[in-house]
Amino acid sequence: MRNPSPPKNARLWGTAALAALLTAGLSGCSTDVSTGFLPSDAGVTNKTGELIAFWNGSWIAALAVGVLVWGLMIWALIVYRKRKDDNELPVQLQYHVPLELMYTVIPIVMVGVLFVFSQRTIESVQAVEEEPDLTVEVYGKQWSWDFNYLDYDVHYSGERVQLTGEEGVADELPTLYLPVDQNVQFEIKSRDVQHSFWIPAFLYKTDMIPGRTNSFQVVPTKEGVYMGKCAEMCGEFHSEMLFRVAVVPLEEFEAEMEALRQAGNVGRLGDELNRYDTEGANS
Ligand SMILES: [Cu+2]
Repeated sequence: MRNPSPPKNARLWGTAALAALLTAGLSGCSTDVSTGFLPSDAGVTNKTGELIAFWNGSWIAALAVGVLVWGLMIWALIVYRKRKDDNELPVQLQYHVPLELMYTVIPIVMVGVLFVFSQRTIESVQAVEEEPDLTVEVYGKQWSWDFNYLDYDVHYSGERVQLTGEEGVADELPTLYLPVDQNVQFEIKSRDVQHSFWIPAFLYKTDMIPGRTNSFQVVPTKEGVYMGKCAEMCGEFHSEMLFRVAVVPLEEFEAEMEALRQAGNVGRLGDELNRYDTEGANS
């Protein structure tokens, strides 16, 4: 007995549903295609452009390889499928050296290409060779942040904000002020356990490790308020270890520094506030 083929209507509905889904998906995100759906655009910092280019290049290359492999698989499935009255095994290939060499060499070349581009981007993004315009020291602590604006000899000590869902609570989050178009050097540290300093819009995060200082430089090039968060599970209130980043004109930045001074936040909150003695572990 023959299996009945699916009714034509069902197939039509399936195609229509798929088309609708694709249209909805693509139209919803169409503005983000150029950034590979990353939460940023090329103008946010001096480094987001090359990070987006690297990301887009990587997934386009991966997709090209994927399409080639899927295409070959589907082609083999269809062309070499078992047909009626065909009971003979196809030719069996074993120990075919050229073929096995190809299987080995092509993936090595692909990994090599990815490695070279990754290495170049990492080196460029993590370079700290230029003279910074200002240096900000950031301490992660359970479950907030301390910012030391070293050039201005002022600090801000953050406190955890409980996100109750009420309006306005987010405005109380600690705010890291940065002047636009200035080269900022970050010195990233921890007072207790491992945290991770992450500003998604900057497309960069760095681990905060007790006893260690991680440095990086960035020039924020677009004014605005961005979200920052801890990206390393660090205990009970990890999810509320949040901050905001306000990229403002230099005059406004200096006014904020003056406000901190007026509020008595003078000096640097250094290692003496660490929960553990991490002295000498690393400079
Ligand atoms: Cu944390």
